[in-house]
This record gives sequence, structure tokens and C-alpha cells, in this order.
Amino acid sequence: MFLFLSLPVLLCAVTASCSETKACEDAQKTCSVVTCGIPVTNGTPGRDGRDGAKGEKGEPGQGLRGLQGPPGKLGPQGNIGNPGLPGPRGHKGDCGDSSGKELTPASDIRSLQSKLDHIKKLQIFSLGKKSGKKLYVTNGEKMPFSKVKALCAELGATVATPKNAEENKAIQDMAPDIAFLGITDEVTEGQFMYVTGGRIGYSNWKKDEPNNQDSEEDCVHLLRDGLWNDISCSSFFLAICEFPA
Ligand code: FUC
Ligand code: CA
Repeated sequence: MFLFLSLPVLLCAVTASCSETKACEDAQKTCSVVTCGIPVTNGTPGRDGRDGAKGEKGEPGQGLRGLQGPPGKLGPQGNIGNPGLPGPRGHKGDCGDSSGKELTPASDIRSLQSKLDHIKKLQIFSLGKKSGKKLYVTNGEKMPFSKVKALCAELGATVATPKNAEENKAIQDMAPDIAFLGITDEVTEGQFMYVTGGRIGYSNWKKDEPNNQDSEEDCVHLLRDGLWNDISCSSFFLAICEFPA
């Protein structure tokens, strides 16, 4: 019996336990027993909410500006520019010689030619060259065979190349040391050729030569006794150049 009566009271008390007075008065109208209490004060504040979204960038500050820094390093070199425009046309040249007269008279050329011939004779005489014989010249320097070839070519000559016993003796007599000859087997091993072309028609090999020692002797040098030995082209020997007979 007590349980039966107390249930609506309990329900009404729960329903009316609000903070608003109006709600409580309404409850009194429907409930037979309602005890309206003093309105409840606010509880302690809850925890802080989450951070809001990021705000917009602010205006630049108004503080004092710092001193200007030192200049930066030099940048990389730029590309080469396009060629410039052609320069102005030059002045007109002097008039040509339309008379058919030569600027240097033939008599002057003949005079120069005879002087040159005379100088040549003196030089040939001083070098001991005999008529009809080749002229051999050396600067006394030792160098690899490629350099000898280049040097003689520069002089309009070839590397000293004896084609008979007489020429071999002439070179031997004028050479102050062992000298390269213009003969190699660089093209075909064992087949000695003149560097000016063609297979050799005369030789004066020392006993047991050519032996192509260490498989690297493609050049030929003239020993002090006039005999030949095959030797490395990169070794240094005297340069002797030959001028035609
Ligand atoms: C002989 C020659 C070589 C080299 C050596 C020192 O063996 O055949 O070419 O000159 O001597
Ligand atoms: Ca040899």
C-alpha cells in the first residue's frame, strides 16, 4: 500500500526538479504532492573547449626597421650574347696598276735570285756537301722518332736514309752520335720500309739484328760503327735531316 502511493509522488518530484519556477507551478497542478524547492544555483564551469580555427595573417608590425645587410655574392656568368652587327664598310683601296708594269722589276728578281744562289753555294761549301750528293744536317738534338720526322718535314726535308754504302758512310761520318734513320717496320712487323715509301733496297744490320726486342723495336738507328739496329721509336736519338742531291 505504501509503495502504491509513493510512486506518483516520486515521479512528480523528479518531474518538478527543474530550475524554473513556472515548470514547478505546472507540476503542482498535475501532481497531488509536490514539494517545490528553492531554484538551484549554477554548477562549476565545464572544461575549456577545443582550439578554434587559425585566424588571418595580421598587418606588418610598426617596430623600427633594422640596418641593410651587406651585398650578396656575385651571381653566375650569363650566356654569351649574339654576335654584333657587321662594322661599317672600309675606305676604298688604292688604284691598281693597269699599265702591265710589274711592281718588282724582273731585273731586281734576277739580282735577288743570283744572291740567293751564292748564299746556297757558300752554305753547301761550309757543310762540305759534294755535288750530286745528298746533304745531311743535324741540330745535335736527341728526340723520339716522331719528333725527328716532324722537325725534318718543317725544314722541307726527310729523315736521313742511306740507300747505299756510300750514303751510309756519309751519314756515319757527319753524325756526332747514334742517329735515327728514316726506316721503320711500323706497318708490318719485320718488313722494313722507307718512311717516304717503299721497301728498303739496302741494309747494314748489325749481327743478330733486327731482333724486335720485347716486341717493341719498329725504328732503326745508325750505330757509331755504321751498323744498324732496330730500336724503340720512343727512345731518344739524334735527329739528322736529309736534303736531296
Ligand atoms: C740489343 C738490341 C736492342 C737493344 C739492346 C740494348 O739487344 O737488339 O735493340 O739495343 O741491345
Ligand atoms: Ca734490336
